[in-house]
Amino acid sequence: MKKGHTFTHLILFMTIIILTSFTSAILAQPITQRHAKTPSFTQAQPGTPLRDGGDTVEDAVVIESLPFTDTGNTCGASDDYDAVCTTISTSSDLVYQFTPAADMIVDIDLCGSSYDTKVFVLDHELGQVACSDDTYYGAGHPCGTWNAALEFLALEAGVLYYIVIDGWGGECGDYELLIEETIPCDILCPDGGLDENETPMSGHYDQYNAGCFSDWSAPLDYILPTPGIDSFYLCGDNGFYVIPEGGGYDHDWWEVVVGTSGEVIVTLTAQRTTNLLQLTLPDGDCNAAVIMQEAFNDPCGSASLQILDEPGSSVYFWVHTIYNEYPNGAYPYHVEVIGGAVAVEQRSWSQVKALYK
Ligand SMILES: [Ca+2]
Ligand SMILES: [Ca+2]
Ligand SMILES: [Ca+2]
Ligand SMILES: [Ca+2]
Repeated sequence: MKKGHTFTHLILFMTIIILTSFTSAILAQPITQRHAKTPSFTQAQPGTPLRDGGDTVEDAVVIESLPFTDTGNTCGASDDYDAVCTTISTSSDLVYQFTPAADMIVDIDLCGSSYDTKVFVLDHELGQVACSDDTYYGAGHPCGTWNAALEFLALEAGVLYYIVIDGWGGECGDYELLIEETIPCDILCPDGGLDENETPMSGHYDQYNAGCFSDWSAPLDYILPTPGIDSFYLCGDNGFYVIPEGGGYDHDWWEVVVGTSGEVIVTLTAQRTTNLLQLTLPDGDCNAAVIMQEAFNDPCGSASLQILDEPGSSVYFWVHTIYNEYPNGAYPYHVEVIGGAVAVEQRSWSQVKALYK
């Protein structure tokens, strides 16, 4: 039991995100704070160089080739641009530009920066291509709390891109920028793995295996481990999508009925940084849901949760992308479940619990 923030707050926050327009790169009105984060403004020292990137797209620092690294400080710059990953900000910003000679996939990484960074990419008309705020999620992350990174961003040959180093909540400070070409890993569904069979999200809200975000009206069968093996895989896609009203998440939930050992281990492996959460849902009441623990994988890596509970009891798992990488489209993941039976949607629990009596 590592965490206990209420699900109601998350629902409220997710609703705000879904209703927020992501189509404009420059917005005027504050919306909400996503986390209970306290801005800590970093002041540049008088007489020291204030910045390394250009102040605007007019004098953006040209990146000739990759890999590219640079350090700088945004505090002496002006606030010329903003992009809504989740919230708007008045943080000052600095600009780089890059025109790839060939199609390529890049990581744009602010790991190690000293303040709450945000990074986004604009096209030559200042349209938003991608945005990240908090890829390095939460306090104490080795890359720095709430730092930003864009993973596996596809760039087209001959297209001019502006890369804007910005911040959350008005913050500014020292940044460390790394841009490098990368090759996405492929997360293949293991033999015998069960695919979630979700229609790729495009222009609609997720109502499929979306747990408390859906209407629970489409019960699916439970998946039982093979006798004597007690382990199996669920496979799916996740991502953050453009919908007419703004941006929306793919939410993938599974109910797990704890097996006879009383221990369930759930391991998420995903192409991109993804959040795996365990919830309790007393009497199936979404308003009473509580997040018990959560984990994040590194890109192409894994993250596990261990649950110790009464055989026959139900726990819930929720997989969703790191929500403020926008848009990252669909990417593959799988979840290995050891020690339980699983359903994708709610149904009669008594049928399953009877299996463990
Ligand atoms: Ca800004
Ligand atoms: Ca951030
Ligand atoms: Ca999905
Ligand atoms: Ca879903």
